[in-house]
Amino acid sequence: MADTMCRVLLYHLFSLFLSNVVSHVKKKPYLCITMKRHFLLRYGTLASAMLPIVPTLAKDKKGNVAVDKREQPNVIILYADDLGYGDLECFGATRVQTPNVNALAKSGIRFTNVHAIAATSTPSRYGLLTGEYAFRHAGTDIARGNAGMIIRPEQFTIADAFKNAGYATAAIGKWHLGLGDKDGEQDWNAQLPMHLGDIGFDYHYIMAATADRTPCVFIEQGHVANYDPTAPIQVSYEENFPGEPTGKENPELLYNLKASHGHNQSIVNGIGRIGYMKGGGKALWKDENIADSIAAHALGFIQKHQQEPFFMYLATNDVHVPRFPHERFRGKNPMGFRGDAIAQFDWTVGQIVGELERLGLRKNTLIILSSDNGPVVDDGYQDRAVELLGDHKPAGPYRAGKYSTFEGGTIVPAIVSWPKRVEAGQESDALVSQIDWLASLSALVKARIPKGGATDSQNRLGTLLGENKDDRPYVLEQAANHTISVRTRMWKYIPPSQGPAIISGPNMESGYSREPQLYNMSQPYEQQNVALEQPKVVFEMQAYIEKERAKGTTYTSPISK
Ligand code: NG6
Ligand code: CA
Repeated sequence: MADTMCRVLLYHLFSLFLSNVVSHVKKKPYLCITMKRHFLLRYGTLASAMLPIVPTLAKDKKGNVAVDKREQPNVIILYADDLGYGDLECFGATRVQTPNVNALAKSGIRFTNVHAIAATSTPSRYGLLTGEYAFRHAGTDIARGNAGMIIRPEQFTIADAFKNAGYATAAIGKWHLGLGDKDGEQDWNAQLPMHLGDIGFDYHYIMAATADRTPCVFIEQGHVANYDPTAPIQVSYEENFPGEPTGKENPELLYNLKASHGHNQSIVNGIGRIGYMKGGGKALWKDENIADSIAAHALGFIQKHQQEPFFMYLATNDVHVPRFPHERFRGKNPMGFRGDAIAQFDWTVGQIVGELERLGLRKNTLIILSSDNGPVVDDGYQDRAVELLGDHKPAGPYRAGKYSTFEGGTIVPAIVSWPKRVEAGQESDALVSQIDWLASLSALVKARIPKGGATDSQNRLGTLLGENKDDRPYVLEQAANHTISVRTRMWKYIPPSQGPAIISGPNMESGYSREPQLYNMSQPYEQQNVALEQPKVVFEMQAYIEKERAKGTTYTSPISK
């Protein structure tokens, strides 16, 4: 009898211990490791007496419980290019199917108010990777393919954060933040003297800039992948190399895609590019295989590091121009190449998720899917995107898109999925800026941000993991002409700026105006400027911008020349 009583008591104590752990972990999942430590301290003796298999956690020199590496989630930022708020089925698209992204959204949180840091790639990515607004750092406009490294080795990056926390780190896909130590002086036939290995990435397999810019080769670990010694590479953004055809002079050679504007310099794979190049031979990419190459290298990295925590910045080429997807994605939607590129992006997502599942890593992998800026339909090639758009709304209910100060420039789709910690089927309309992902993820993996690093990034991990829906007090949005707008949940303020109302070429409404603009965001499509009726709000919004600008710049001298 006494024996039975004793067992019942032990059973109750043990269930109490378990339910405490479970409820705490549910409330603050990312604190799991700390809580584990807390509970082991509180109930450790009892639990270990009853359960000889409770793991004993190693301690470091200071006596802190060391984090069990296997508890650390893998983290993947799956970053699309120019993918708009309305481009995915799970964000309202009906003319293209995105089953893999839909499933990812269902498995976690669909975020409806996430903002990229800028309306073009280079400044947006700069902010995401450094946690610092691009306006603080010279040379962060849309980079040429031969720009020197824009993020300098002394800067703290998101990759450093993960590396310091013991992760294997990689950048795969589109880069667009410069390579080598100086602008225009790279020797593409040798090891580059400065590359992603200098800013925290253990591994990289990247396109130097964008698919529409030379050099049209992948760079792996600081040198050209599949380098072809019979075809030495030269790159210039100043002048052509004698005897090399260009889109302007030899339009008959543009057998894959013709330009609608720009893109008339070197020709690679029957497509005109920005910038000149010579050589490359077997190393030159074929646009139709880019998604396959990126996915293959991403899967390779996952496989190689399946036994240890890893961080992968996986930046797809899709859906940037030139849109020239693999044949197997063509013709399955009515929107032509732009729709096919969205389908190809979806396929990439499916590849990653599938591989994680196959390796048993899916549950403890945190995937953040988003885009670097808003959408554009005609970005310089005759791919019939405008003609075939139909009633598809690339920016969803928002006005304009890429380059613009209007919301369509920076509001982007975003999904967070981490089956082990984040409950499935959630939605969050919290106001979020990608600038905060560095500090939030650093907090998750307990990486300390050094003084002076990532100064604009705030730890908002709770929002990212769906524990709360706290808005960032305000979000800054940088347009192509450097206008910094500010957004709160309720308001959007666009300061006066110079520039055309329509950006010709992409035929995009810029939102630039000599008048201050204030919009009430309860109507997502910015239409009714209420700046004159709401001077107090205007003043308040201006003060946010002033406050941020007053924090100054961190890097003012150009990299070279
Ligand atoms: C523009 C290009 C556009 C695209 C963009 C950068 C022309 C006419 N247009 O200058 O095609 O490359 O730069 O896009 O050249 S981003 O998404 O990488 O910022
Ligand atoms: Ca982009």
